[in-house]
Amino acid sequence: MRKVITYGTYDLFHQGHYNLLKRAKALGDYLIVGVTTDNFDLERGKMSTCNNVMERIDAVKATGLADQIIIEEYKGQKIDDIQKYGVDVFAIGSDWVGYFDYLKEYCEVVYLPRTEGISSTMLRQERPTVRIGVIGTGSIASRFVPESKCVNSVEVVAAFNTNLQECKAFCDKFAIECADTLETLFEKVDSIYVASPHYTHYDYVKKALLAGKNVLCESPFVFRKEHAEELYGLAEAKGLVLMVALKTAFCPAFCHLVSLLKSGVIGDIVEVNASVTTLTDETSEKMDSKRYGGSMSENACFPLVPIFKLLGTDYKNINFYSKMKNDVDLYTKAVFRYDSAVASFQVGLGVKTEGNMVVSGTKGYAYVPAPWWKTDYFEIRFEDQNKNKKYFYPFAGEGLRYEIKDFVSGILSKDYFFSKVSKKENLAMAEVQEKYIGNKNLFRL
Ligand code: C2G
Repeated sequence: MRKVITYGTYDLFHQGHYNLLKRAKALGDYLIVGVTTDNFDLERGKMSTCNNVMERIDAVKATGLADQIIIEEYKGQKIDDIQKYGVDVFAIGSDWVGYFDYLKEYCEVVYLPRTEGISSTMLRQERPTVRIGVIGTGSIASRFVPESKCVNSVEVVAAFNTNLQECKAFCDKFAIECADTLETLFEKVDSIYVASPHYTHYDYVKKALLAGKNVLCESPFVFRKEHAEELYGLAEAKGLVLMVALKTAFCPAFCHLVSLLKSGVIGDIVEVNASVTTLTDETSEKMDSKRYGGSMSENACFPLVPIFKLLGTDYKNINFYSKMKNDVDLYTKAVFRYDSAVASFQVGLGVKTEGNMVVSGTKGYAYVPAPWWKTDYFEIRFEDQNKNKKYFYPFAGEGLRYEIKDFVSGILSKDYFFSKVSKKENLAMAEVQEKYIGNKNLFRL
């Protein structure tokens, strides 16, 4: 049996892809098709894919041409696959001519004619555009607008802020429309990015969902579990996308770290510890108790992501240890007890500590240096240091483009929508905030 292999992204599957697979199949008796993972495409600079890996695998499967479908997730994998599957022929489109000659050492290499006049890029331009309205014109919103320009099929068209002057200045800066009322904003868009102070999130998210808009809400999302449940219920009832913008959860390095650790690379996970401290002026709104200020409300959402993703949300109990001033926490250490693991985090606006993350396991541990919450690098370390491995990933710009890309994909490809921060995790985060605000198991230092 003569085995042929080929690889691709197969985004917005089209006739060119089909023709290539057909020509590749004709070269032998058995065709293996490697479909790139979302992360691998991000790593090789393909930021604009619209379909996620599941959609792209289904599109290849639907042709009936592939005898076997595998995923391609790292550079150099082609050599491993050719040897592992006993491949006779590597085939790829003529746009790659010469690029894969190094594979001639392992099998025949055939460059097949491309189909002219069609490409995923062309099809992307024909896709609908998600029109986003921004509520809140502060620092994160100022980073969001430029980041959105790096993502396909999305446009920030307008902004709203109760302070009209601030709103006009923001809109002039980014050449977008200034909405003088929420209703005006809703009329102009189909989706809303809530980047207002966190104690206003619940109200704005609810109004946007009631107005039939998809919502991407900055973290921390809301401070009560019942509010989170109500908002998700509203979104589900109206068939809208509701996502929480927690950039850490969408970044390539963090996503791969979680996959690696969940696959058992360091054995059973026994402890997760992470810190996020950002010294803040005492007069800042972030330190104002009347506005839900403090370290927990500002930073706890970051370490809660790896804790809940790696250990789940069914912790047995949680204790908080806080250094308070003017009724807000300058610093809080939280300790979670699980059945067979422990987790802790340190957050601080008035205390500085090392900002790394360490995940300890029965075979080794993961080390993510500061600032772990926006990392492009981590290490997996073992007793035998010769086995240590370092991993490097892209972290482009402000790192917001990854969450924007997921939000847009969720809206344009609803049937495949899954958010990298699940509803369950977001409910659990809101509950942690609620417990803290309710002084449950809170010990003042
Ligand atoms: N193709 C084609 N005609 C087109 C467009 C694409 O023949 N009009 C071919 C490409 O040459 C490639 C395959 O279809 O062989 C898949 O194309 P992409 O999805 O763009 O995948 P690509 O980025 O080329 O990745 O490891 C991945 C491989 O390097 C190919």
